[in-house]
Amino acid sequence: MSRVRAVELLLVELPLVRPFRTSFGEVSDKRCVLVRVETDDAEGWGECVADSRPDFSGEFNEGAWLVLRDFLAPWLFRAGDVDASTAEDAFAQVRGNPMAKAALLDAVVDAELRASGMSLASWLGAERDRVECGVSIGIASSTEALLEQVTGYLEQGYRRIKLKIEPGIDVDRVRSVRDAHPGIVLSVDANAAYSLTDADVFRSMDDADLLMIEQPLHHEDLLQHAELQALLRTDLCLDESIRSAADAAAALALGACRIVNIKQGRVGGVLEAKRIHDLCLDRRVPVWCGGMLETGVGRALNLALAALPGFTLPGDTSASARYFHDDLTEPFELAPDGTMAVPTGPGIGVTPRPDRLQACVTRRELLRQADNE
Ligand code: NPG
Repeated sequence: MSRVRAVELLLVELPLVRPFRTSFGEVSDKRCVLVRVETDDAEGWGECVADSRPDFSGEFNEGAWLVLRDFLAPWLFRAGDVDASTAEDAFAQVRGNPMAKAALLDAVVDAELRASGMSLASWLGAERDRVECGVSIGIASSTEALLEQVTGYLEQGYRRIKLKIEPGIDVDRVRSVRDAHPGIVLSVDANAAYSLTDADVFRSMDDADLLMIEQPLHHEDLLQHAELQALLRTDLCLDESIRSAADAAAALALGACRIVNIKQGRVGGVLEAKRIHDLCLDRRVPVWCGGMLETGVGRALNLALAALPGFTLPGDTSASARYFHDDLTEPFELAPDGTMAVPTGPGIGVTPRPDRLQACVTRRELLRQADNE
């Protein structure tokens, strides 16, 4: 337990190595809020996985900034001595906003662990020192361009290829990739772009031997996902629909999916992510670690989580070079066997490099406990 003396919010901007297109739009730059906390004993870092627009979820950078500045940080200052669990309790007074909460809560956890010298992976109960990595490929301009990217990533060692799809750019693309690479582990992600009337699209993917179809339908519609799952051989996986362990329990009870994508940044931080993991492990439901194009800060958190025993499928935990020419932290690298090392240092095990912060921070605001007394 220690007091949080200061919270610093930093808006960072880094160009992506290639634009990333999903069914809801295209991004060329990574823009996100980083959180740095100072406690009596240590410093800690967290990353908010929201982006500039409320498209993936209702959260976005400017909104997250205000929630952090005007509600979450002041509550933390008022809470006095905190640890991960009391900080999470303090945040329960704010409804929703799991991405903003995750950033600050993870920073508190990081500071606590740095002070005690323990790694996040050990603290969470990780059982592996390396994790299997996949890669998520945005909607490409043509099938040829897609096949070229797939080949390139397979050559680097990635163990699972995920294709973004949208209505009209789906079945044919999947078939082309499957024909070119009959043996690979392949999945698709629709980011909620379809409705139940499109069931035939997914039925016609049933013979493509996909590992899963991720978030085909509206993010609030578990019942329709259950109806679709009943029509398919292929397993459905939910991402946007799962904002908490309660959502995961409901989705599984309804038969809305058979696999769960866990993004700690989407569900309010590592504690809730661990609860979803435990629930799924208990029900023998496979989980895997999703990604939100994180910088090295969020990537370190994801890798620690992905090392837990229930994470049995390769994650969207790709190497820094898949996203950025120059990450904020020392780069995360993929081994030729398609695995990545889990950080072992205290806390998340990495810290943003001062020169990279200098280059990438476009706005910062330091909030002090004294200003809130
Ligand atoms: O490798 O981090 C990554 C990207 C994985 O596809 C990925 N993320 O819907 O899961 C998603 C998607 C995403 C990324 C969504 C950024 C929104 C923003």
